[in-house]
Amino acid sequence: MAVTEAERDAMSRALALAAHGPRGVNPQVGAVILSPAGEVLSEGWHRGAGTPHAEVDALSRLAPGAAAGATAVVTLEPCNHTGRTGPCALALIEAGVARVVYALDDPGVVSGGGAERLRAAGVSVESGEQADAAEGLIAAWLEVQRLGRPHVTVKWAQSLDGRAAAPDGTSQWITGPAARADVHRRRAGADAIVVGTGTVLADDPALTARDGDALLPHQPVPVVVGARETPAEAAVRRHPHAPLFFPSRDLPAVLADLRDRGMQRVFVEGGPTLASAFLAAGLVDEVLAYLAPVLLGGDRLALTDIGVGTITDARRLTIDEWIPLGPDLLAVARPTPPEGS
Ligand code: AOF
Ligand code: ZN
Repeated sequence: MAVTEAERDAMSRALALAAHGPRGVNPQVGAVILSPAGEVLSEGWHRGAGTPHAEVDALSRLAPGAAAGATAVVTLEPCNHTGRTGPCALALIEAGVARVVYALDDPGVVSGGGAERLRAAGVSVESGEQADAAEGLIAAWLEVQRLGRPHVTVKWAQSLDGRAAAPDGTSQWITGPAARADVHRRRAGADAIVVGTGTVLADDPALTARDGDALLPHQPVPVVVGARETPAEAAVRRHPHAPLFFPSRDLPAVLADLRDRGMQRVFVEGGPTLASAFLAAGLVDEVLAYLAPVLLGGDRLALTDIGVGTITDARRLTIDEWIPLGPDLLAVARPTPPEGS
């Protein structure tokens, strides 16, 4: 049966409700329950892992039996598994819901399959309604499900001859104010900002996202990777979020930990050793290379060993954008997938 106007309106409302929920381990999901005549009976949304799913939240606002014959309009396919909470498909069936309209399939291997279960119970099911908007809302969460880890951006600033610092280690500032402001804006779009202990000791970065001296509204959580101690007076310890410290060099384990904390986008800010380790491990989805028209010479390269021994092993990148920033140039790039993939 085609999607009705009332159902379409309810989906728009469900999308707005979903956005009230937090970004985190679970997706943002909204739900609206409609009477057989198309009137709104109740609304709900998911408030984060461990709390009721959107459908159950909406059903919980109804008197027993009130959802008999009703239509549930949901932004994600109702789940089919018992995770932190029970399966929504079953909750809808037990409440007597006759029809379900949802936007996006649940990509979870365990949680997916709710549509089939609903159909098997005789519920009429429609999918794909306003799927693009639903996808836009939880794009970062979907990306984490696809990658099996958070999305990783690696950023560095380099001289035109590929150096990240002068021979004595000084590096402030290689790029100009426009490039540095661009970095701050992009930092603010990340959930975590990762540096190695070498960078903490050498540069003492604050790792905040700023506009001039003002803190931007969203601050990524600072993450320090490496065995060396971060000094008590380090600027990162004064960040609005308490830093996370990982003495391990096991980057997949670090990313798994960040994912478990609900982090979806990770910004790696150096230095060269850590950036190279992420690249060598094949854990980079986006490269931001800020090129400054300056020459430094010496051996403080922007990258060290990334596992390339010979030219046929070179890591090819595909450029998404070249962005001029004052006298500097930003390359926004991503690893070119191997041929045939
Ligand atoms: C729904 N409705 O509102 C949400 C769903 O471990 P749990 O119980 O928290 O389940 C988490 C999974 O359930 C999550 O990874 C995603 O596949 C789905 N999220 N499903 O039916 C909701 N938030
Ligand atoms: Zn569910």
